[in-house]
Amino acid sequence: MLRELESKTDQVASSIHSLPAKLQQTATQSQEIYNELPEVKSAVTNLGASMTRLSTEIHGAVSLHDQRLQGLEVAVNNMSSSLDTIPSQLQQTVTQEGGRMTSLEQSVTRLSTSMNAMSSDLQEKDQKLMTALANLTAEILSIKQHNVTFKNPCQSNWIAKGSSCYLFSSNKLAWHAARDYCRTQGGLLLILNDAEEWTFITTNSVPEYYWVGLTDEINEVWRWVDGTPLVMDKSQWEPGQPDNWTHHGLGGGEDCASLEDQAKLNDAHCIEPRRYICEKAAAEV
Ligand code: MBG
Ligand code: CA
Repeated sequence: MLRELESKTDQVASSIHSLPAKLQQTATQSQEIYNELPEVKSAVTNLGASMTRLSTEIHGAVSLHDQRLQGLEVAVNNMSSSLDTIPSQLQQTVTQEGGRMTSLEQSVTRLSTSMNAMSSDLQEKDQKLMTALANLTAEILSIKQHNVTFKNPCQSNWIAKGSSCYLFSSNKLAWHAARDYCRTQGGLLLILNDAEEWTFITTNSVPEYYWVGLTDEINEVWRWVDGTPLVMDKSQWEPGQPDNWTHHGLGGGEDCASLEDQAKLNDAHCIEPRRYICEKAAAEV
């Protein structure tokens, strides 16, 4: 026991003996750890900062994602509600198209009916035309057989109207020469008898100027070339005419009537060369 105690005491003594060295070692290790502490601290700080950044980023990403998700949800909702209305719209369109088709069908029917009517009307007309043509052909044949010839009621260059022929001259003559020329043709310088003749003549004369068979050279009384006195109608004359104007430098006044561009009469100096209108009776045909 004593020896055992002695050995243990030795052990304890050796342990005690090695204690300072161990203490020294521990102190050194502690010092080393202590030395590394700032680095560890800064690493921890950095880690903390990184963690914060990461967390912020994750938050951002998550909220962006949420927003997108919400938007998507709204879009899907909208789409779904517009999809809901499609069947009724389709139904409406189908109904409308059906209505249109019906009215189109009705139009086609009406058109076809009126086309049928037109066609039979045309056939009837065609028939009548053919009959008329056959009659005409027969008549022409009979005329040819009887040696009938047609005559123009007026000479060439003269225009037939009613029972008269009219020449609208293209040359110009003084009033007396024009009057005499018409006589050589078996006619007279134009005498205007009524409204119908007035309209026909002016329709063909305007806008040229033409001598007509009217003069007041005898006793300053307006007479037609057949001696008939003029029944004065001022509405047939240019405003202020007839005025027997003397300032033309040709001597005397104005004694001969002409039909002018406004389809009205004016008295002018008889010596002036103007176009003229002759009239004569149309030939019997
Ligand atoms: C002219 C007539 C002429 C005479 C003149 C008087 C502008 O028309 O042609 O005959 O009447 O007017 O100014
Ligand atoms: Ca005049």
